[in-house]
Amino acid sequence: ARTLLRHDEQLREERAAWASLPPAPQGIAPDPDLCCPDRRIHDGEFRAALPGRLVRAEGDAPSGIADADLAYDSAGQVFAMFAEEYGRNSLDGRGMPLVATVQHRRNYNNAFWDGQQMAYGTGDGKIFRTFLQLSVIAHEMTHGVIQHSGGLIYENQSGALNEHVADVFGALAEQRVLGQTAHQADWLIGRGILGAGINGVALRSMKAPGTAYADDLLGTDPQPWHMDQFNTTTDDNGGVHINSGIPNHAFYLFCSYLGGNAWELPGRIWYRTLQDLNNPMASFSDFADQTLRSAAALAGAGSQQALLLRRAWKLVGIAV
Ligand code: ASN
Ligand code: ZN
Repeated sequence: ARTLLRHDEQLREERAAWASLPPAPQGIAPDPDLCCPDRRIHDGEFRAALPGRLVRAEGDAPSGIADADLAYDSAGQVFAMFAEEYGRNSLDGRGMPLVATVQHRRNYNNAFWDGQQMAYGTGDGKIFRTFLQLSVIAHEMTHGVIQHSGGLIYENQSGALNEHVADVFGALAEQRVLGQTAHQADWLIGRGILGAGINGVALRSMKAPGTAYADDLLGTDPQPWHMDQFNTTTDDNGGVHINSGIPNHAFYLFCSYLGGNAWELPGRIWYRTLQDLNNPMASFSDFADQTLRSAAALAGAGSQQALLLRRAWKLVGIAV
């Protein structure tokens, strides 16, 4: 708890600097034109230029490029989750095209959202074997949703929340396609994308942060699951991919307490929280408080669900 307080003081100063920002868009109204995705998948041809060569546009037959066809199918599944579960029309809520590039650069060990599109490396074949995996694809696309929902500044606690929300909808998109309840799901992000020689199962684990891999080449999964292990590094934009383990585990706990399909009530609570937060510098406790407001609105103020949500945040050391 001491770590949290110290960090909140630091954040208060940073937040003052952002106080002059224009208000973030919130509570996007349902789009009457909500219908279908507009996918545009490009082949990067192992070069750095984006977006590369268009190989499959919406409605086109399969390209024959395995990564491009995986990106196309998965983008459709992620679009469908946001549309059918949360009433959102694409990443911006207004039907923007889903632009992606596969085979980005050579031996590139990452995937990303660049503010306008997704890009996926092939991996170098040693550390990573692919990035075309549904939870990873949904993670990158969710960065676009976050950007168009008022945003979460990509450093320190707000940055870890940005990573957390991307992991939440990354996991939910996969669970929804596989038809898995919270208790059936593995809660891994990037299952099977590590190279064959790497000792690990995935990039991250929401169920057991810190246990996804332990390898001489890749190192050990650095994620904590409790505020006592909050990492104050300046690397990784202030540990955005590290400290996200803490809210990730709270989400996992909440979904496990409830049982059932996590993309239903838990997903709706997190989606509404992202829409209503209106604070790109939010701390973990700001975000947790907002999830409780969302839970009160969606399940009732004194509901068992709201009580279990409070319990989940407390268990990872976040005061609510
Ligand atoms: N794959 C990473 C992510 O989406 C890329 C990055 O560090 N921004 O978080
Ligand atoms: Zn990310």
